[in-house]
Amino acid sequence: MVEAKTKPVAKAPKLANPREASIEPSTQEMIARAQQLGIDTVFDRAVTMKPCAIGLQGICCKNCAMGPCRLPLPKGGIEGEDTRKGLCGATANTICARNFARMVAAGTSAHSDHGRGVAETFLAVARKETKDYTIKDPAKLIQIAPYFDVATTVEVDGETMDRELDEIALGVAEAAVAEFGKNGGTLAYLKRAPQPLQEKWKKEGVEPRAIDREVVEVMHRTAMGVDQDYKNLTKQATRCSLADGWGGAMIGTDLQDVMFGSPTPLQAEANLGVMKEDHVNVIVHGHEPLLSEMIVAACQSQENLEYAKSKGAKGIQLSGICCTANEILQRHGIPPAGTFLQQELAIITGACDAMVVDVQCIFQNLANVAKCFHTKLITTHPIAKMEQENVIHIEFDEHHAMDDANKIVKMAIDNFTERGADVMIPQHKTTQIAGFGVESIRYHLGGSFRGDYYTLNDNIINGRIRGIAGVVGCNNARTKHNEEHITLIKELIKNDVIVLTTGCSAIAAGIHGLLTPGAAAVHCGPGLAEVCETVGIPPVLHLGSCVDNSRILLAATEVVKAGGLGDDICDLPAAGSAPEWMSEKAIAIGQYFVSSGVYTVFGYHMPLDGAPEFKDYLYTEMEKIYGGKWDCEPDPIKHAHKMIAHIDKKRKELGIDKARERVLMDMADRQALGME
Ligand code: SF4
Ligand code: MSK
Repeated sequence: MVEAKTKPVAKAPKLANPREASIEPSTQEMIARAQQLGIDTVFDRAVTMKPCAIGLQGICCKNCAMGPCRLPLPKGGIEGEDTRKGLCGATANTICARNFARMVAAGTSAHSDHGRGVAETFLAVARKETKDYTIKDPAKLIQIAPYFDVATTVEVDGETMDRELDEIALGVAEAAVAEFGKNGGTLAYLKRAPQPLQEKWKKEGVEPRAIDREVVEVMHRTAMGVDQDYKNLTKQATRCSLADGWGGAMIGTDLQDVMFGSPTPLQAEANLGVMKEDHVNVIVHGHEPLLSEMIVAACQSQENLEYAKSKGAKGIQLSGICCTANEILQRHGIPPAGTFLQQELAIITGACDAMVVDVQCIFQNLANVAKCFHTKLITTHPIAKMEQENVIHIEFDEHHAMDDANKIVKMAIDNFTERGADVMIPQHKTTQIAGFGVESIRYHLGGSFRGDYYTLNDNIINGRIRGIAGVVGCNNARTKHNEEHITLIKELIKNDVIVLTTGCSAIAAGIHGLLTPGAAAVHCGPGLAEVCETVGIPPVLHLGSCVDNSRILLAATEVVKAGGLGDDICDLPAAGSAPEWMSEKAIAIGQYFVSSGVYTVFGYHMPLDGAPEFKDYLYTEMEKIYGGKWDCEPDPIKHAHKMIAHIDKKRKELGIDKARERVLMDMADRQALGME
């Protein structure tokens, strides 16, 4: 054997092309910057690691040690009988439905554990075990109490009196915590849905009992050798998803509003350019606002500001990534520094003195990136730690929340003087109006005399607003960062569809300038532009974080209640979308949207192609049961037009399609007259 005389030359890893990876300039700049510094990011890793083709089809089963069993669809499809089966005989439909149901269960558990944490903190508030949290929105508490069968008034000597707020709080807190594990009955919030929808759920036997129970039952039924009927599995996936949207997520949203205040529209900036070179930069990332609410206060405290100045900083700049960002944006106007795919880039600026993470959507690679800079990466949640040695764990406890927050902020301030020379903050930021809730939409688009949401309904009926779209969800490194979100949203508003947005989609919309009233004149069709200009709102309304998708359910219910657009959510000219989804949470959200009557289109792909029969069940049969159905379309323009076609179908069914034609005719007439 001839010995090699030279060592093999290591091939340089393939890198992402920044312009192909994102449509957003600061992201492009920072990807290039990372490559210059030799630091890999998710964008590069997406180039070198391709997804598994069998997993993509949704038909890999590893639910027992006889597998993994993989049942790829043969090229050219199935001719004749589908004989594919795993070792136990599980069919492609069973495997695909089990995988789908487990995604729903994972997503539900994430939102619901978040909701549980909030409910337990609220219980501590009600029991006066913490002084750091209070009740900031008593009206919301009184509004939700009846759903938990908690009385808000008492009879004293034959007179009806208001009940003490503390008593109401304790009743609501105990009932909310019980929703996760109660024995008997169904979830309290189901009665908030339109009556016909409640009846459908009852008839189908999918009313969730207790939140944890539905997750456990999915895990049991999808285990080896249990439920082997994809329709029956889908039923449980539905029940579990409803325990998310009308359960855990809704409890999280409501009790956060009670403790931290319901959002009202406010102005803020967005994008990596919100970081300041001469300030201490603290970034919060994840989902739960319990600690970040305290960090907001700690960053604004005079003592910490003085301390920062003593270290040579001009102040403390707090910003956020992902849904923790949305939480503190909607209540305090704290700017988001970026979406999910920008998390590594925020550290690569070299100016992030501390990144504080809680739960969900946090890259483990943040620890490797932080190692290249002075950044303190701080985990705070007992269920979400990192193995790397440079990560600091400061466990957050609601009983001494403010102390924890001060400790973290002081650590960031001390770290300011440790910055290296490698600071590069991209100079891109935008202005946005964020923080619309069900109540503020009522204020802006409601009517004083003719009932809630009347103005919105009136404008849908007269055709100025063609319909409503909920555009939500993540970024996905398999698609071009923000392109699908922004192209889709622009196409919708161009066609007079008003957009309600949450999660990273909402942050993307803010970064790309769509969350301002001024965006109406630039991007909207004439009808929607006229409404936005008249009432002074953006055509894209920021409704908060991922758990706040429950706000979209309630806003849709308010539209039904206001009248004139049918009796149920499925009657509305409305559609849902997650164009760049990546998280299991998105599947849970999609399933509760569909099961609440919403036509829901996902971008990128759905892991269903390997089981065409099960896929068809989700894409067509579910509509016959709940009025909503799944769809998938990666092309954002076609995606928008599928939603618009559905909206138009609903307008026709409601008999309001002619009104829209008249509006368009009026516009054309005006243009012909040179008035536009
Ligand atoms: Fe294979 Fe059945 Fe085991 Fe799944 S449960 S890995 S299909 S034998
Ligand atoms: S943070 S779940 S990437 S929206 Fe809610 Fe963004 Fe999706 Fe995480």
